[in-house]
Formats: sequence, C-alpha cells, structure tokens
Amino acid sequence: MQLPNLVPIPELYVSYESAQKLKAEAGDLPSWDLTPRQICDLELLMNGGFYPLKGFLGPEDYDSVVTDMRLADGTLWPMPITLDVSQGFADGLEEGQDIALRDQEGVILAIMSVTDKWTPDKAKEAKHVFGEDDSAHPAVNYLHNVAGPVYLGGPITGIQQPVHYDFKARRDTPNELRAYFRKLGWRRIVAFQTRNPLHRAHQELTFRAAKEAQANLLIHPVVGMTKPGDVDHFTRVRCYEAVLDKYPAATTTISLLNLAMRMAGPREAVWHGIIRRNHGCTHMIVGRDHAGPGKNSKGEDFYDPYAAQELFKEHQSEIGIEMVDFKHMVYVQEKAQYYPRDEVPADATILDISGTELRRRLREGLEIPEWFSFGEVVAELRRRYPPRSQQGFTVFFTGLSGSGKSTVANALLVKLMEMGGRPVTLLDGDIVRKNLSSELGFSKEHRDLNIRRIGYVASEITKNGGIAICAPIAPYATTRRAVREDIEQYGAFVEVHVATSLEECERRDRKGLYRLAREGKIKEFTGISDPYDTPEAPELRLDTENVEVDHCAHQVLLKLEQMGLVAA
Ligand code: PPS
Repeated sequence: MQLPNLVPIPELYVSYESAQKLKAEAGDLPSWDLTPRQICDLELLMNGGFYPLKGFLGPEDYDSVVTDMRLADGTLWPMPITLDVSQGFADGLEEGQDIALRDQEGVILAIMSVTDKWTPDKAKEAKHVFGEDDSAHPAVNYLHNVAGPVYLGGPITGIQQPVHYDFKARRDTPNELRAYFRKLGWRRIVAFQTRNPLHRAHQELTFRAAKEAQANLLIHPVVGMTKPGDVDHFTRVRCYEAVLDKYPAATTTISLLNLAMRMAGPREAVWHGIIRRNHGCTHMIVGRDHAGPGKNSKGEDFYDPYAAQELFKEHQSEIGIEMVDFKHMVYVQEKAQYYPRDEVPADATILDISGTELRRRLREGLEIPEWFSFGEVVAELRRRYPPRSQQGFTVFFTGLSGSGKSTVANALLVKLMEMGGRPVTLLDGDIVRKNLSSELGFSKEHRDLNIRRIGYVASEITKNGGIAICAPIAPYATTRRAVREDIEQYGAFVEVHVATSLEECERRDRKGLYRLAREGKIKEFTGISDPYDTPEAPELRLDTENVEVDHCAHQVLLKLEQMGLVAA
C-alpha cells in the first residue's frame, strides 16, 4: 500500500460543504470530549499521518497489532491507535451509532461511526506493545492510570483540523510537506525525529546523515506529547529556530509534528518510520535507544539500545523508508571539531556533556561551553530553566491523619517566609477541604479528586515561580505519582512522608477521630478502615515521634538546601 513518495496521501476530511452540514446535524449526537492524546492521534488519522488507518482500531485490528504488529489484513502497523472512553459513556452507546468527537473547547473535529466497543486486556497490551507491564514505563502508566477502561473502534469522518495557535507557520500536514518537497524538487529527504533541543553534536550528525544519504534534511520535532519531564515544546521550537540558521537553507527545512509519543522503543521507531514515509520522506535517522522510556522499576533499561535499529532494518522495505545510522558525535579537543565516536583519532581528548550533566549545569547556573551548544540555544534554555534556587517547587507532605503534617508544614511555611525571595502558599488538607473541595467526601474517587485539585493548584504555583506546600493525607501512590508528574514539568516535587505510625497517631488522637473510626461512627477512615500506600521512595521520610516540630521542619529545609532549591 505504498504510494510514490510525493503524490498526495488520502486524508479523512470531507469537503467544506459536507463538513458544515455534518456540524449542523451533530447537535443530536452523543459527544466525546477528546483527551490531549486523542486529539494528537485524531489529527494524524485525519491528515494521513497514520495512513493507511481510516479510524480508531476495532478489536480485530487491535488484537493483531498488539500481538503481531500488523493490521488484520497483514499491513505492518506497530501501535494500537484506540479511542479509550469511560464506562459510563460506553454504556450509553449502541454499536453502529455515530458520535461527535470534540476538542477541549467543545469544537467538533470529526464524526466517528462506532462499529465496536470492548474492554481490552490492558496488561496484555502493555506486555506486547511496551515489553513489560511495568508502570515505570510512561505509556504503561498512561494505559492503566489515565486511559479509560473501554475502547471504541470505527471509521472517522474528518470535519476540521484541531486548532493550534502556536507556531502555525511551522506546522505542516503530510500533504503540505509533500507539496513543498515537490515544489523544491526534493526527491530524497532524510527525517530527523527529535524531542530534545538541538545542540552542536545534533547539528553535526544530522548534517552528516543528510550528506551521506545525499538527501535533503527535514528536522521533524515532535510537539504533541513527549516523555513527561521533557523540555516544553515552546522552548524547544525557539531553540530549533535558532539552529536552523546553521544549516544550508537550500537543503534543510523544519516542520513540527503533533504526535503523541508512546516511548515504545523499537515499535515506536517503526511507527515513526511509517509516519515519516507518509510525510514524504525517504530516509530516517534512527539512533541508539530510539524513543527509549528510561529505566524500568528494577532500574534496568526497558529495551536493548540497538533493538530499535534492528527492528527498523528488518522492516525497512515494508515501511518504505531507509534507515540512516545515527552517529554518536563527540567533540575532539585537539582538533576543535566533532567526530563520530568510532572515528576519533588515537589518544585524542574527547569532550562530551550528557543530558543529565547539562540539566545539572542549568540548574546550578554553571557554564555551558560554546563547543557544546549555540549561544542562542543556551540563552533560551537558561530563560526557561533559571537556577534551581530561583525556580518554583512543591513540598508535598503525606501521612496519616494526626501524623503531624499540618504542624510541620506550618513551621516550614514560616521558615520559608522568613528567608523571603519567593511567594509561599500552604495548601493544608483541612483548609483545602473547607474551600477547594468542600463538597467532597472520603471515597477513593473523592480523595483522588481532592489530591488532583491540590496538585493542579500546586503545579500552577510552581510554574509561576512560587513555593507550594501541600499537606493532605494523599493515601494513594498512583495519585501522588500523577501529581508528581504534573508538577515536575515546572519544578521540583519534594515528597515528604510524615511517617508517624498508626499506633502513635491513634494514641495522640488530637481530633478524637480515631476513636470514632474504631467505633464505626466514621467510615472509610485512613489506616483504620481505608488504605494508606506507604511512599516507597519519598525525597524525605520524617520520624516525628519524640522529635520537636522545629527540628522536623529544619530537616525539610536541609533537604531543600541539599537539592539546591533554597540558597545555602
Ligand atoms: S485525603 O485522603 O488526602 O483526601 O484527605 P485530606 O484531604 O487530607 O483530609 C484529611 C482530613 O480529614 C479528616 N477526616 C478524615 N481523614 C481520613 N479518613 C476519613 N474518613 C476522614 N474523615 C475526616 C481528618 O481530620 C484529616 O485531617 P488530618 O489533618 O490529616 O488529620
């Protein structure tokens, strides 16, 4: 099903007139408000980026993709593209029914004819697609803790593209890129997939790759969803724009791809290849540990670092795109230039700065040398990542009722206010429940909602350079992790487990609640009749028994100092 690379690719959009008609009639249809990830998937389905898919997968294709990396008709397709929804929404649907797919503002983007609904075996999906059912993998975590329990399958009728207000001129559909290549007479195009800022080594390697393949270069960064914790795409695109000048204008271009990555390593590399083929490229650079998700919960790599290249090579002809080896470029001091690592002259001094080291230097405001990156890129990164002691952060106390969270949090608040420099806000469990969450009770659902609200406010405070101190019970580990992910996009998340034992909390019973809970007069009481997941790896564990409050708060302060969050 491969098309010559520059003829237009089929899209799923209907004509303007039909779209207007469908929009007018859609008021009567059940509506699904798409999640950010589903919007990314839908955009690439509609514009041909996911060709030959014509909609969200049904169960036959899904099963076959999960186990064999192929659609039911045998076509290579490595990633399940599914529409996950809530049980409640699915229950109200009949198979064969049309639904309206809307963006988060309620704008209708497409109509989907629901041919199937089913409850997937998510553990099986995780194992086959991502290699392990381990929630340390961001996509497995998403699958179990974010995605809805029911999948809907069926063809899509595209009404309009999702709206983007940022970098409009840099976004292209597959057909726009194909037309651009056609217009410029480009026949060989090598794509560079990236989710990171480009530094000198990347510029060297992409430039070399293009020369080697005698091809033009498409820098094709992902701006949809990448790995939690990555540099945000606004900063990255400003960095890419700064680097673009360093390439020959006649043979290099950049375009932004609104893809939601899954970090699925080898499968993801094959998927990226298909997507680039659909965008008119003939080659793609695949590196060591392509789209790697980091370490699993045992501290090991999820994938062999060369598995992606091997799987890509194996399926190269079916993908319809040629792989170009990613050369690990290093700076050779004596020669004052970059070399592929395996071509470095003997006895030469190699200079390299890892991603971790770069983040450390940014965090601590240390020098980033000219040989490593371009001045404009470093300036952008410094604007986005001021030294840690000037960034916002969140201290998140968790522990049983009566463990002393509020008391220590209050003492910490005062100490941080005394130091000055950044605004500090205390989101104490009791105060939040009086204001933000006054209608909530203590079921798992309500507790999660309460914690997500606290997390949301804390993430906004952190984003804007303030300090948020939170002190709820927050009994569920998955919810704490979700909050951590929300916040770590913007600044540090310091989890402090106030580890006072249940016996001691009950002995103190400051509010008399434990007695009532034992008597059954308060239901779902944490520690008595409701669970508390003890944090496994908090930044700090506080033992409050026989320790003064002041000392506890001071321990937190020392931790903050050690993490570089407050000046020593
Ligand atoms: S949670 O689980 O994080 O949403 O709880 P949180 O918002 O921190 O609220 C805990 C305070 O509510 C009181 N309270 C209860 N706690 C636990 N379980 C039940 N069923 C319950 N009912 C009322 C209790 O005073 C908690 O206050 P702290 O400050 O933790 O002692």
